Amino acid sequence: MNRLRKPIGVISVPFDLGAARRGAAGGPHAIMQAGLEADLRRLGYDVHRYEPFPVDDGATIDLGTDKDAIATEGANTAQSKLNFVREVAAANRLLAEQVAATAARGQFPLVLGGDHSIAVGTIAGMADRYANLGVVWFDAHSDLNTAETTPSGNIHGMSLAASLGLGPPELTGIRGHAPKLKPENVVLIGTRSLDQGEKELIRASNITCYTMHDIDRKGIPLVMEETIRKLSGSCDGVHLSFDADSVDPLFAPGTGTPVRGGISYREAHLALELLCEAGIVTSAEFVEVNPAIDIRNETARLTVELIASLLGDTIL
Ligand code: B3U
Ligand code: MN
Ligand code: MN
Repeated sequence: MNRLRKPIGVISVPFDLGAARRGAAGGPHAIMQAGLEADLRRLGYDVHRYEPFPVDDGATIDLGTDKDAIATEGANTAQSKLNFVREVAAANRLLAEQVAATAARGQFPLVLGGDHSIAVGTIAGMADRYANLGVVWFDAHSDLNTAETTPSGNIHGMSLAASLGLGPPELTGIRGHAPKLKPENVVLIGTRSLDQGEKELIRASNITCYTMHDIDRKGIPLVMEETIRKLSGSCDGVHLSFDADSVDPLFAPGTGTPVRGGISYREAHLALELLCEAGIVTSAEFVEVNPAIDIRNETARLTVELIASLLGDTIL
């Protein structure tokens, strides 16, 4: 396998105000407890662990454990449709800075979420370095909603759109330049729950989208081969954004919005092993691990194993 010749900079983002429910803020801690650092060292990496920077954890906001009620109420007015946008933007500004600094030190930024709204910051930080950044986005959803199309108001369902320059300026304008991504450099894999507005956007743009149907028909090896060929031809860097809910809930039960019929344990590993072999990934984030609803830290353990596959672990 193709081990990176770089130290790994692990950036924890204990933030979940972008999600439909609380708990993903515990993701980084659960992933560390599942043995991430020891695993990376076993693979021969130098590991730099960054202290989580201060994010608003909503402790002073009475949300309960489930924000659905708030989200539904909020959906009535255009402004309140963007739940906690100020807090999400603040966390992402800090994250973008941290990611850019980590990459500038010659380290591979490995970001641990947190909910998927943090992709805005990670991508903003990497887009500083790469004018033609590619993104491989594993997800049951496409996170392509905007203020106009969101059914929930939750920003984790809008982060890919914001990175493409579609969304509120607090998010699209982080680090000054928008858009961060070109649609032709984005590949979605594992989708099976798309809202109407997201389907229309995908059809009208050059985004590549491998739904579960496509994966069933083509198989993961061909899907990854096509993805790698496409991005290595046109991109100067590639970010992997891995939502735990891309994996079937049978193997990843600890995630806030599970959707059955996802990629299997073996498919997830194979996909990341093939990305590793191709040697094209320049940063990665693993998000939406929610220990509050996990079973015996299974989803955090899976995440550690998948990170190892991405970074060069082999069975034999
Ligand atoms: N598309 C829906 C649901 C959703 C998106 N991302 C997650 N859930 N995790 C929305 O709220 O935008
Ligand atoms: Mn997502
Ligand atoms: Mn998702």
